[in-house]
This record gives sequence, C-alpha cells and structure tokens, in this order.
Amino acid sequence: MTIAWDALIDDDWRRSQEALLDDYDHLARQLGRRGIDVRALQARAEAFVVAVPSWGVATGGTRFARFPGPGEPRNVFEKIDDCHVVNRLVRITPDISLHIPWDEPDDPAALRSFAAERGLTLGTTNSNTFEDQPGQAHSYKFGSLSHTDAAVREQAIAHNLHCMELGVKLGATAHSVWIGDGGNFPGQHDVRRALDRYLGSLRAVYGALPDGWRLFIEHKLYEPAFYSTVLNDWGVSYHCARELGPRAFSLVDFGHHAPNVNIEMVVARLIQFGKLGGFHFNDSQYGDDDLDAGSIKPFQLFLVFNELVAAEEEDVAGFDPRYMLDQSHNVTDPLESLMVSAMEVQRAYVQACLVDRAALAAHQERNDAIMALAALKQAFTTDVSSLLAMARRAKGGAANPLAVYRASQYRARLSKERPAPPKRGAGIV
Ligand code: RM4
Ligand code: MN
Ligand code: MN
Repeated sequence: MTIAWDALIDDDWRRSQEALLDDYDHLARQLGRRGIDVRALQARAEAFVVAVPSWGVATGGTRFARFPGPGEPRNVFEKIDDCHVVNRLVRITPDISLHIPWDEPDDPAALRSFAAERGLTLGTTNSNTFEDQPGQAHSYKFGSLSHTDAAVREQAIAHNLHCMELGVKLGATAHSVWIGDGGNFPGQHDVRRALDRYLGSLRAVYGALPDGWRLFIEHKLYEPAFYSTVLNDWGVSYHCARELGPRAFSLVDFGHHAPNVNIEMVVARLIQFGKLGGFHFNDSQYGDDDLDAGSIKPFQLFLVFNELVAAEEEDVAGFDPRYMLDQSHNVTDPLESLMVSAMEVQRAYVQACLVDRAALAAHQERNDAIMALAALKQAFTTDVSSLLAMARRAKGGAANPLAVYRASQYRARLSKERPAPPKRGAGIV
C-alpha cells in the first residue's frame, strides 16, 4: 500500500505549527525560569525509545471473547508493516519484541532484513510455554519450566533455547521468559519444590544465553493460575535473577502486581540491587488489565520514571533497563493505542527529567514532606506536549500522530488488502 506519509505529516505540521510553536516558546520561557534548557530536554525526548510487542498490533481479547478489528495482520511481515507505521509517526518505537512461536518466521534472515529496510530492529525474543502448540509432545496444562515431569521441563527448556538461536539470527540481544506455571488449588503444588524445579530449568536456559545477551524473567501474581504462581512477585524474581548470575534480570510488567502495590518502590529496589532488566508498560485498574500505558494512573507512571531518571542521572552502575509496551488492545485500533501509549511513556520520562533533584534532595534531608511532593508535582504538572511534538517533528515524525494516521485511511485500506480469515477464536491476542 502506498501512502504519502511525508505529505500527510507536512500537512499536519502546517496546520498545527503556529499554535505548537507558541506553546513551545511558552514552555521554553517557563523552563528557563527554572534553569532548564528546553533544547537539552528535547534532545533527551528524542533519544528516548520504547519497543512495541509484535503481539500488540492485533486486537487482543479476554477469556470470554475477542472482537477482531478490520485489516488485522495475518503474518509477522504484516505485523512489522504495522509496527513501521507506528514508528513512522511517533519515531520512538524502532525496536520490536517478538513472541515465539506466534511470530516465528520461516526465514529469520528475511524477516531481519525486512525489518531493517523499515528502520526497525528485533531486539528481544519472548518464549511461550503457557499454551500448547500443534504437534507438541508434552502438554503445558500443569506447567512448563517448573513441571513435575522432567520431560516437560526439557521440552520447555528446548523451546527457550530455540528462541535464543532464532534471536541470534534476528539480531536480538535479550530473551524474556514469562511462564504461566502455578496452581489453582491449595495443596496442588509443593511451592518450594516447584520453584526449585523452575530455577533448575532456568539455569539451563541461562547457560545457553548467547554472548552479550541478557535474560529477563517476568513475575506475575496470578492468571492463568489463580491460587499460586511460581514466580509470584518481585522478591522471588530478584532471588532467581541473583541465583542465575550477572546476566539475569527482573522484568517489571505493570499489571503483574497485587492491587495497590507501590510499583515505584519495586523499581527503586531492583535498581538498588542491580537487577532491573526492563519493563512491560501498560496500565490497570483492577488486575492484569493490560490497559493502555498512562490511561489510568499517569502519576504512577511518572513516579516510576522519577526513579528511573534519578538512576540515569546518578549513573548507577549496570543500570540499563529495556523499555517495552505489553498491552491488550480490545476496543481500540491497536496501532492508535500503541502510538498513544508510546507517547505517554515518553511524556512520563520527560516530565521526570524536569524534577529539580537538588531541591528534592534538600527537602528530603529536612524532612519537608509537603515541599518534596511539591517538587515532584511541579514536574508532573508541566505540560510538555509541545516539546514532544517538536521532538517528533525533528525526527521526521508527526506533530499529531493520531490525526495523521486517521487522515491516511490506513486501517480502511487494510481491511480491503487483508480480508479476515474465516475462523477466529477467543484468546489473549
Ligand atoms: C503475559 C505476560 C507476557 C506476555 C503474555 C502474552 O501476561 O505479560 O509478557 O508475553 O502475557
Ligand atoms: Mn508482560
Ligand atoms: Mn501480562
């Protein structure tokens, strides 16, 4: 499909530039009064990146139903095309996190160059041992890496090794493991032995980690297991990452905690212990809702970035988190959700860069709680929208990605080019 993206982006710019430049000048003066250089801040906004999940460009679903949208990608190449549109407009999502086997290419080299031609990389592989695949010898119904049966564990280990071999061909540099292992009934599991088995399996995975790679382990409180999970919280994740070795790290998915958990505290501790590997950004109201990042609790997202930016500015040794989105788009056009979410994550990052850290430290030293909060709120309430738009513009992206996307009629055209397959089921993605 040929869409004149550059022309659409320019049209949008012409329409919005007067108001945008006005807002930007105002922001520059406002920040100037606080001793902040707007250009330096914009450079940080431009350098920010967050990866998109290959599984996020299709409509998600719940265990009740999935309501597919028009023009859904039918294969991994079409998924890359969609990711390209997102990055074309927002310019901060040049990397893709790939789910195997959902998006396993027959020809990895072809996929890698297909992505590279679009300015995209495939930086992280994600294994899937939470469902069975056709022709698989052993079922994961009762677990995978922590299964009681060594043959099942071996199969799950082999799948992870396969993901990493594939990832090397794709140019990936990290492997991410999330398992659905756990129990639905008290007594179903010997919880200590299950964790021992999980760690034993992960040692084999870690041992096969390619040179220069990192291993991310992702904890989750519940679902699909509703009573207990093997890697249930960040403490267990930290323990396992430490047991495994220096290239193993904990990955924080926003939706995987108990309600009201102070996620910024979790983040701060993992930074402090040198084990923060990365993020799966999303938002939630009740549980692992996988709603769009920044849509429910933007202040929480900001507070997480407050910890991240503090670590970045302090040059904390080994601090190099990888940012990814991981959401389920059930009622929106997935590409619109991905664009908005990426920009919301970037907004939180930029706002956190505005925190007057010297003032905050002084308030903390004096135990001046109200002024400490005020320092954070000053940064959080600063409207950096015009700066984000200018950062996009500087990188060839759209001032208003949603407006340009809608003007392009991309989705309407896709629905003709990608007719829906006859049968579509429920499920996560
Ligand atoms: C899980 C977890 C994983 C994701 C799957 C689809 O809840 O968040 O990261 O790969 O969902
Ligand atoms: Mn996740
Ligand atoms: Mn999840």
